[in-house]
Amino acid sequence: MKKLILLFFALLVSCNSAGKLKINDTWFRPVIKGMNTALYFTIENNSDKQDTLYAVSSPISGMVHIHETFVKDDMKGMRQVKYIVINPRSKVEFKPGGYHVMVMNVKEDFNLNSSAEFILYFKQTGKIKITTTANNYERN
Ligand SMILES: [Cu+2]
Repeated sequence: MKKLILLFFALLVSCNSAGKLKINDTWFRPVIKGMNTALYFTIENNSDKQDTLYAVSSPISGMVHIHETFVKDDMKGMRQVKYIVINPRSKVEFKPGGYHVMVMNVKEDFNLNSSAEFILYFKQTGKIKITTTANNYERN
């Protein structure tokens, strides 16, 4: 009987997490007050429904945009995108040279390992709050 109950709870837990989005590998670049930084992460959609990231906000900045990097005539540039669709059972990576969240005119200095809070807004899932730390990973 005890085993059955445990199994029941294990199933409940797995059902619960199956419908959620996971935000992994979060980091942003160290930055000094008044400058811009970029936030990176991976969105994992383990559900059967697509979801859409349409905004990001943060107490450290009044202007936060979703950006993509593009190449035109051998020149690299970036531009704002209005939303990003995360298909069922798929992953979208935000990384240097690709999608990133542009965090402009930050309100204070963020040295290596200092942390900041960001809120991701999804059409289906709603708000997901993350706290992450400043890091220097791949330089592009
Ligand atoms: Cu950008």
